[in-house]
Amino acid sequence: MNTARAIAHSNIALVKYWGKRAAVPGQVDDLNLPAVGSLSMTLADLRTETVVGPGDSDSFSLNGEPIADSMAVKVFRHLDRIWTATGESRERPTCRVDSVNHLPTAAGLASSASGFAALTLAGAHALGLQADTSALSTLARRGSGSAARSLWGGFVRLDRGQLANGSDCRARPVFPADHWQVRLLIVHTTRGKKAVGSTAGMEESRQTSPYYAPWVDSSEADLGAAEAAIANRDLSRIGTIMEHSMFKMHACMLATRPPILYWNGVTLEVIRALWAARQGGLEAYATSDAGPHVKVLCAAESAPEVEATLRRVAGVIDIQAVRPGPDATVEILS
Ligand code: 2P0
Repeated sequence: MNTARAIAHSNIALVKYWGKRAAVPGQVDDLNLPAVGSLSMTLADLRTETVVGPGDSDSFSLNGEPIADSMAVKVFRHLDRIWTATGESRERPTCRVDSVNHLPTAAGLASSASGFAALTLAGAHALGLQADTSALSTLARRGSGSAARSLWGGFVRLDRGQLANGSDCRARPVFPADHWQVRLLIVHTTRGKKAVGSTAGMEESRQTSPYYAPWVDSSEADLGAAEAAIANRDLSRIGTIMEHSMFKMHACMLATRPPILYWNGVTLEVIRALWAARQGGLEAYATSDAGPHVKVLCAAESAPEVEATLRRVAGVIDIQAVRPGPDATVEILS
């Protein structure tokens, strides 16, 4: 087996993914098929770097710390999927996996997206899986839905597909990183980890939220409209669609029993400040994920003014202005 190092960048969905569809209704399975399609922007700077190579036993470290909890179990299960895809009948060789997150882990900043994309790419090259990027993206999705989008830079669409076996659920790049000079401002409103993991939260929403079906039914139209808006570099159009997608997703979460509330007070103050600035002519639009941070899309030239405006909101801890990021990359080290 080889030692391979991959770098994958995180992504933020402009049209959101929340919910899974099952091959057998009611049963969440290993295919991890999304109930809705999604469309994301890959982020420069925020990335995971993962090295996979031979080890005396399976081991996983994150940011230099040995990890032996459920996260490690997910990592090794994912290596098993990659190994199965090679068609080898032998047992998978034991692996050493070392990951470094250049972003906060599990705080609604899509660490599982860059993490599983990097693991898939490094693992495939280490274990000798011959597969194109589309097939690797499909494998990455089985580790984490949002990871399917992190194989490519720029703007990426993941279609839900219709087939029970999931073969038509595929991600593809729709526009490259240099298509549009936009920035996503990541407005940090807290430190620390989120309370409810996305996987569990989605399943609770599917089972109990009366808004789940309308959320699923209405999201396909947002996807096509969002792709057209990005094609035309139409900020007010994509902004309107992304805020609508985000609020529908959070409405579905809030109507879950018990409610799933990822926001804090500062989240709302940031959104209100953004809307007030917009009324004053500063064009910028909000989204937020399974965490309390706000991500704000604006033109590159307005980013300094938007950032200065939002830094004045009490409770904002930090703001990072991020460009559209590159494709994931991999190299064989030995
Ligand atoms: C997204 N999120 O589209 C949405 C918006 C969170 C809110 O993708 O269960 O970690 O591993 O497939 O990919 C987070 O969900 O979930 C996510 P799993 P994942 O970015």
